[in-house]
Amino acid sequence: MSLKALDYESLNENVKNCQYAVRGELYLRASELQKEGKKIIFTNVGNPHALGQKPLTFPRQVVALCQAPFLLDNPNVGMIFPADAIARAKHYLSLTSGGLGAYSDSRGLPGVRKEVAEFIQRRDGYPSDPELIFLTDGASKGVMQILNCIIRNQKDGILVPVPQYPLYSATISLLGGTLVPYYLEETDNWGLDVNNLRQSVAQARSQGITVRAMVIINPGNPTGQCLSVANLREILKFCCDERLVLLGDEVYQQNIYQDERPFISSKKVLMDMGAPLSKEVQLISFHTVSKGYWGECGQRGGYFEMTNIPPRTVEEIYKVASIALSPNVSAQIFMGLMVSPPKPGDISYDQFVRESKGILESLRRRARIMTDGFNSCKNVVCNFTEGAMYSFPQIKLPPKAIQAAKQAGKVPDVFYCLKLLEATGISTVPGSGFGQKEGVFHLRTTILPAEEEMLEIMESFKKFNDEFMSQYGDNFGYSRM
Ligand code: DCS
Repeated sequence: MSLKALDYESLNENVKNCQYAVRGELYLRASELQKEGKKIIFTNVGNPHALGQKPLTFPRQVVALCQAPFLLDNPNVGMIFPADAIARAKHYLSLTSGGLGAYSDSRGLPGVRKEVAEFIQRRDGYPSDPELIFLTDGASKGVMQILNCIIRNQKDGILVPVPQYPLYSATISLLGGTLVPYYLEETDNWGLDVNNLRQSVAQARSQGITVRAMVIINPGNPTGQCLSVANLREILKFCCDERLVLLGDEVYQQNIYQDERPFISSKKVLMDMGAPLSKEVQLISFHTVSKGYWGECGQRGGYFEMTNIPPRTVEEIYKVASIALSPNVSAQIFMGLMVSPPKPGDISYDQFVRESKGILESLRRRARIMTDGFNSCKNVVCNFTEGAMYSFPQIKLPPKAIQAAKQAGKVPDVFYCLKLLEATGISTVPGSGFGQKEGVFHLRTTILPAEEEMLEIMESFKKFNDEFMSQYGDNFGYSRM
């Protein structure tokens, strides 16, 4: 009997080959344990509200009024909502054609795209054109749309950092393209060496791959590094020389925990470099409401901005976006609010600043507690989380542990993370889910658990790790770079 299209054996092989570790084996086991009643600390996903972060008040007030516009007609509305939230809700409703229940243009509401362009212009000091900004359901959808336009067949290669966030590896496999890895240097704070890029491209070309685009994640996930201006200039020059589209994933641009390297956008660096580069390098930059101090992951709001993309291509991308009709309209309003928050003098300004500063300062302290905690553990080394939301310690596994993992049919870091989960309830993602050098092992955890629980979590990690290392340890041949 012939197979039906959705029988497992006959599924699209690209779907079967695609891996997404952030919700992989560890997550599934953690969910099972939770069902059995065990307390699980879900540090596998950068999902701040799931770990107790409270939403910022002002944006929720505005969106609540947009969702329930009849409240605006209630004579008591001013007793519950501040005047600036009411004014903003009216403003956003006036930008829609039929409120939040109506589809918008497939690129997003023109009025919100204009607010995004104004934000980019204020941030970078260069003009930004709303016609070249598309609003999306989270940054993920934008990344998928753009990769879909770039990848034609399996000979098309995309340069992706390793370690990387598996949205990239998964989407490239789904679309049947080829991931061309370039390795970040752990001993150099996860820095990016352009010589590694050149080698990766040369090697891919020798295998008949046409390298078409390069992804950077800045600040990095899972690695947490912030790229310097000098590094960004080298990358842009490289993309220009090699005629690569640069995909700048900048979703963590508000999440910076050191002062030496503030966030600087790829667009600004490109424009600062002047012609001919500023007119030649094709750049797509991505942003989201899921990260920053907003952490509104469930709202699914994002945008991408296109630089030096020919008008006929923009039309094609518009056509592709049109197939899904419209991005979420409430999410577009979150995006509008993120790029134009309350200003000094507005009624809600002080509260907004207090809430957002409170979250960011606490994240900065948590980044430090985690790095210090990991570095105080036996056979664990960890770079400081300069930005983003993750800690990515290297675990130097003893040969006996690697042997035991083999016997259990597990990759060594999966073995370690499963034991950690069973012993402590801490749910992490093994480094192998992000890619890492051969024979080197990591785990990724978010820095998002509540600050008051952080010390306890790190103590419980340390106790587990001590026991693990004494169970499997000897003094010879630990895994290491
Ligand atoms: N880009 C990077 C680098 C990310 O880390 C994420 C989400 C996204 C894009 C997509 O975000 P949205 O689609 O929500 O806008 N990070 C995932 C992670 O590693 N943990 O949580 C989600």
